[in-house]
Amino acid sequence: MDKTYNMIKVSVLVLVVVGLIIGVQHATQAGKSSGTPEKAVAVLYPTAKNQVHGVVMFTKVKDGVKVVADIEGLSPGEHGFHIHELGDCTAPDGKSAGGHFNPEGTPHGAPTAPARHRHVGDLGNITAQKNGKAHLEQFDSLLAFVGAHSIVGRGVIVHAGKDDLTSQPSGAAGSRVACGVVGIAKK
Ligand SMILES: [Cu+2]
Ligand SMILES: [Zn+2]
Repeated sequence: MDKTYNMIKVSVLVLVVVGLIIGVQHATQAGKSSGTPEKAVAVLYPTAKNQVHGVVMFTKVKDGVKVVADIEGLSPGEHGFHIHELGDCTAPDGKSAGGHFNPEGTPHGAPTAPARHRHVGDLGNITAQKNGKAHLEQFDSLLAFVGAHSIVGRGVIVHAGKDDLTSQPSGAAGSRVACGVVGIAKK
């Protein structure tokens, strides 16, 4: 009888230990998944009376973020392409997304300009072919997924016209034809 009781005691102990190990593993995995995002995505929808739509992927790479965009429904040529301050596409004209994402209080500029001569959100232009489709692959050293430069939860805007990369405060790129919000994506 004593032996059986001891067996049960050992079995319970083993179960408790196994349970603890699994619990700790779970907690560790949960911690990992809530850590620094490595990928983010914005699905762009047309603003009122527009057909422009597409997907922008942001991937963490060494010393920055790689941006890959596929947009369609555009007029041929260059279109201003920016991260805007707010991830709010509720206004029919996209104005609810606010101005360019500018956490450093710098002037508007080209994505290739030094950090002090561009907004963090200045991604320049995206160029559409005759068929209205645009593909862009661009590395950016200022974008981030955490901290002051984090683009997560902010807006992505495509404009009707070209960003001249110099006019203040936003490159004179005209109206907003598509709007999306940057969200955390699966790795
Ligand atoms: Cu813009
Ligand atoms: Zn700007």
